[in-house]
Amino acid sequence: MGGILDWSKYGDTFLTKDRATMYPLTEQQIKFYRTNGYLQVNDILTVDELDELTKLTDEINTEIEKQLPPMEERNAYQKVFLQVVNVWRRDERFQKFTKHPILAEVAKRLIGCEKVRLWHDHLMTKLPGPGGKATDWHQDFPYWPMEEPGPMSIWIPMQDVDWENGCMHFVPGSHAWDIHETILLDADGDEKQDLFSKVANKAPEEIQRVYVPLKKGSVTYHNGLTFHFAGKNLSDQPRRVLSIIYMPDGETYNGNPHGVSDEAGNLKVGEPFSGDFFPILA
Ligand SMILES: O=C(O)CCC(=O)C(=O)O
Repeated sequence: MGGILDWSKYGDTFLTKDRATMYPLTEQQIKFYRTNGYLQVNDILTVDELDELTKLTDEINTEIEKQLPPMEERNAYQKVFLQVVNVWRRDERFQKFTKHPILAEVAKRLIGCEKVRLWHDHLMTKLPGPGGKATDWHQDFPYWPMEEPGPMSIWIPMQDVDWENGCMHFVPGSHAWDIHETILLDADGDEKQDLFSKVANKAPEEIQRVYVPLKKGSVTYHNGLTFHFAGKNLSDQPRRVLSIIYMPDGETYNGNPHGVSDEAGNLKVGEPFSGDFFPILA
């Protein structure tokens, strides 16, 4: 496992290495990302690719569901949110998505680094039904055991997304603000924390928030420091998403606990991430 995928194995019906440079990202898009901390990129994947990803996701979700306690014993979060971290390691059929060269190439150009590595992927399925839960406003970077800001995520919905089924919302420009403490994402009621109340010199109601509906095949990229939120799934269908997190090659491990780096082992505090667990993708 690990390393750059041998694309020839998938034949010319899927991706070839040549397609890696084909997404026509413009200078204007790069500037938008660097100014606002997020970017919508349209039609970067095909409907066929997403249909295949959906099928694989449903298979994994069926397995995950079997390992969870019965519905009445699940906590509020487990009832509405199925999450699989590092699905590319669990099932190699996901590798062509997680290591997709076009997606990684765009990430590399947006970050502006020479090479990007994978930090981890995760599947996030928000189930429909009562008790739905939003993913509260947060920054990603404070959860990661990393020293230098710059890492970022792609958010790939497998169906159209809009306000109703839980599309992403962002605060433009917030990646240039402070790095805040992590907030409890599965908190409810009195335990809920409000990221906006931590922002110095700005009243929460004055902070601009945008939401980004997407057609199937389109994605968003966001900087690890950008404030973001995803709504409840109020539709009657699951909202399936694959997210892939990229870091510039050279990113330093700071030793904070995290499931992915703890599992990887062999990382030294103050040294760059490396090895098969964190392959170079572009
Ligand atoms: O899809 C969601 O509900 C949350 C996504 C998110 O917070 C992320 O990808 O960083």
